[in-house]
Amino acid sequence: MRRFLTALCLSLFAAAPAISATCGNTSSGFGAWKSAFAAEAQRAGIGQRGLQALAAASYSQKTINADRNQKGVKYAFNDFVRIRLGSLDAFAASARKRIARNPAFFAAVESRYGVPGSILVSIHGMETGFGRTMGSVPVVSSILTVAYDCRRSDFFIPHALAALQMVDRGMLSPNQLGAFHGELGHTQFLPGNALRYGVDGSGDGRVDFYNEWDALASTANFLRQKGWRAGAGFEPGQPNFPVLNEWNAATVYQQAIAAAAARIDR
Ligand SMILES: [Ca+2]
Repeated sequence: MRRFLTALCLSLFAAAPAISATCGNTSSGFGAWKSAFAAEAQRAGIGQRGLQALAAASYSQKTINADRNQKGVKYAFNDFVRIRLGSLDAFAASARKRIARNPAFFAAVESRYGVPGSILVSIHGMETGFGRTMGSVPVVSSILTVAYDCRRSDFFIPHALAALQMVDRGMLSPNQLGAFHGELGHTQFLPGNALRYGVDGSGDGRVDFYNEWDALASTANFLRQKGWRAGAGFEPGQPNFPVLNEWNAATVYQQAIAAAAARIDR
């Protein structure tokens, strides 16, 4: 019994959270939060380059404004496609040209991960218009801002640590621009997923989400790891359709990707 109690005490001690940084809803507490978060980052193994990026980060009011203005509008499928992709035929025509630029790459990725090029270019087009709009706020500052902000700290803190880890490893420049919640690169990975699923698709030995081939190969790797099956269909009711839910939880988004990819393959 004593041994049991000792073990219990030790495990309680181990599970006790270290004093953690206190969230806030305005810029005024951000500096103090960063200092406390630096200690957490150090405990998580973040090295000098990551810690310097943390010290240099600033509160992103643009991120908070975007976060507070999220409307949560639910679009019907046709409206969603029209707003995000334009017409399916025009989108499919551009997407086919993207594949035709580098067919060997898409064939290699499909043979390795089982994910067809049509799905990857559909995600690429949907997320950033094939790399045209990858965001306008520094990734490190925006992900730290939403990690500090009280609304969804628990969700974003692991992504903030991952972003610092990426800076540390040379996968992310401290000043790199991304979307409002720290989504980065051609297909807008959150940093935690980027760190976990990132692969080198360009063959230069580095993983850089601002390189199209790295971002697309990493997207294929993500889908594969989430259960994508080579050769199985991806339209609603087919085995790969639910895997799209791992990428984006909005049903209309999943339906639009499947419809666009099917149109490309037609
Ligand atoms: Ca690369």
